[in-house]
Amino acid sequence: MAVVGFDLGFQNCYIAVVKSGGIETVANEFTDRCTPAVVSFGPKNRFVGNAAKNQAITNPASTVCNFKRLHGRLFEDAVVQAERANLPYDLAPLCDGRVSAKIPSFFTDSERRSVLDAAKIAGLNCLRLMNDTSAVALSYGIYKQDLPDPEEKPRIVFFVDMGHSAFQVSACAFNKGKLKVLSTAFDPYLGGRDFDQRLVEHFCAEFKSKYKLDVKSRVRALLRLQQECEKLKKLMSSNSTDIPLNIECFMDDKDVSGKMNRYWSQAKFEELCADLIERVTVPLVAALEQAQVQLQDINAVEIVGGATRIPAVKAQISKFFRRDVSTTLNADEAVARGCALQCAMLSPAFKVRDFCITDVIPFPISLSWSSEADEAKSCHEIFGKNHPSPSSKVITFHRNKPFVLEAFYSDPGSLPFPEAKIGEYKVQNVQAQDNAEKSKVKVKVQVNASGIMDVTSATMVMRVSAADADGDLGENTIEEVSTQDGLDEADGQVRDKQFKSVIFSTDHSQTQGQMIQQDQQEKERNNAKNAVEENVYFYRHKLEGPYQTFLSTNEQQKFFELLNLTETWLYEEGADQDKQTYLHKLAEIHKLGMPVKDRYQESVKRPKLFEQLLSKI
Ligand code: ATP
Ligand code: MG
Ligand code: K
Repeated sequence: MAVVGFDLGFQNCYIAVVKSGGIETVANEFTDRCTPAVVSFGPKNRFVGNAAKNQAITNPASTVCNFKRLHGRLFEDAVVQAERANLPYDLAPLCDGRVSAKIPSFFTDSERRSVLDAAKIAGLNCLRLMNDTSAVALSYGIYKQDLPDPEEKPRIVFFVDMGHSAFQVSACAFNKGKLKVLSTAFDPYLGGRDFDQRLVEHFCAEFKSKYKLDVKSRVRALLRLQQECEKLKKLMSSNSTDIPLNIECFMDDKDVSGKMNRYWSQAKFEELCADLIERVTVPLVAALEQAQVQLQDINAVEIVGGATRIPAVKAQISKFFRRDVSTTLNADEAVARGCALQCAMLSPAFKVRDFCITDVIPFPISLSWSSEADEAKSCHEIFGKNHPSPSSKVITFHRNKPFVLEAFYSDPGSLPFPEAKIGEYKVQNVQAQDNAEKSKVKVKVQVNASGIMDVTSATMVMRVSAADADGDLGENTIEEVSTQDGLDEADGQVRDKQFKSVIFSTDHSQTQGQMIQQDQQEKERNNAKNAVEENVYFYRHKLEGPYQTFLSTNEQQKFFELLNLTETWLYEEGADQDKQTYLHKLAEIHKLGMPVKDRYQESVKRPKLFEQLLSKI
C-alpha cells in the first residue's frame, strides 16, 4: 500500500510518496517530477500530463488545461466566462447547468467535493484534503527540532504561495508537535499567468504596429506567444543579461522577434506589471490583521510557488514584512510533500512523529431554518471566518414535525465561487411527544478535516421527566462540541436517529467510467491491429525460410497473396478499423498459417520422439 500526497496545481501537479526513509517526490514517465495539469482528448483516447501538453499547440481545441478554475462551476459563472475568453478550447453548459469542457467532463459539483469525487473515481482513497499553505506549513514544521514547548510562546511563521493562477498566505503558530493556522487570506485571481499576460499584451501591440500582425486572431499563434512570454518571464528572474524573444514562422510566414535587454526589460516588465505587484500586499495585510500578530512577532516568512521567483514579487513580500524572506522549502514540491506527510500520519501503515494541525475555515458558514411556526426564515452564523477546523457544533431545536436546514456561505462577496449555497438537509421523522409537546432535536453540524461541511446527525431526544420541559423551550441553542462524536445524550433517551440529508451532487463516475472503458477499448483495438501486422511479418519470414517445404507451391502462392493484400490493407482501408475487423483478419491468416505451423512443429518433434523411442528399446 502506498501513501501519496498530491498537489493539484493550476499549471503543475506534484506527487510525493512516503518511503521508509522519508518523503520522495516521484517522477512521471518522462522522468519529470513536475506533471503539467493538462488532459488532451485525441480522436480515440486521452493523453495526460506531458503527453497532453505536447498536444496543446497541435490540437488546441481538445486540449484541456487551466481547468482548476472551472470544475464545479456553473457555465454562466462570471469566472468561467472570463476564463473562456483565454481558452483555446470551447466550453459548453451541461444539462444541469454546471460547466463542462466541450468533451465529456468529470468536473462538476462544488470544488472540494469535486476533487474528492475525482479521487474516488481514480480509485484513490483520499484521506484528507489540505489547504496548500497548511501542507507547506506541515512540511516546514515536522522537521524542526527546536520548536517552542507547548506552554511557551509559539513560533509565528507566514507562508506565502504564488502559483500560476492564485496567491495565498497563511499565518501559522508552531509549538512542539503542533501547528495552528491563525489566519489565511488570498487573491484567487493573482498568479504567474497574469504576469505572462501583460507580456503577451505588450507584444501583441508591438507586432501589430511592427508587422501588421493580428496575433489574437489566430489561436495557435497566440498560444505560442503565451508560451514564449512565460519563458521570457522565467528568464528575467535569472541572471542572463540579454533576453531575446524569437518565434520562427509565427504567422503568415513572418518570423517575429522582439529583443529585450534585461536591464531595460526588467524595468519595463515591472512597469507593465506595477498594479499586479501592488496587489501582492492586499492579502498580506488581511492575513496579518486576522492573525492578530505584530510584524515584530513574526519569526519567519517562507515563500513557495513558482511565481514567487519573480524578483519584484519577492521584493514586495519582503518589503511588506520588513525582513528577508526565506526559501528553505522546496518551492515547487512543498505542498505535495506536506500532503504525503499528512497521509502517513493518518495511515496505520506508517509511524510518523505525530503533528497536530488545526486549520481554519476560510469562509464563514451560516445555516438558515424556518421558525417553529413556519414563519420567516432566520439565518445563523455557525462558523465564523478563520474559525478553527475541523470543528463540530450541536444545535438544539424544538419541533413537532420534519424541518429543513439550508447551509450557505455567509459572505458571498468574499467567495471566489459564485454559488453561496452549500447544501440542504431535511431532518426527517420528527414528531411531537406523547404528551403533544414539541420534541427536542439535536442536530450536529461539522466541518471535517477536508474542509467539507455536513450535517452529520440529528437525534430526537425523548424527555424523561417533566422537569426537563421548561427552560430552553422555543430557543435554539448552538453549542460547540470538542470531540468528533460529542453529542451529549445524557439528558434523555434516544428514540430516533432517522436522518436524511439531501445534498446536490452529480454522478460523474459514469462519464469517467466510460472514458476508462474507451481507453481500454482503444488499447485492445490497437493490440488487435498490431497482432495482424506482426503475423503478416511472422508468416512471411517463415514462408521464406523453415516453412517452405511444408506446403505446396500453390498453397504457398495463395498464402503470400493473402499476406501482401493484408499488408496493403493495413496501410489503407485497414488503418483505422474496429477490433472485430482486425480479429477477423487475424483469423484469415491463422486459417492458412496454423496447419503449416502444426506440420512444421510436428516435424521438429518427430526426430526427438524417434530418439526417445530408440533409447527405450
Ligand atoms: P496554483 O498554485 O495557482 O494552482 P501551480 O501550483 O500549478 O498553480 P506553481 O507550479 O507553483 O503553480 O507555479 C507556476 C508558475 O510559476 C507559472 O506561472 C510559472 O511561469 C511561474 N514560474 C516558475 N518558475 C519561474 C521563474 N523562474 N521565474 C518566474 N516565474 C516562474
Ligand atoms: Mg500551487
Ligand atoms: K500513522
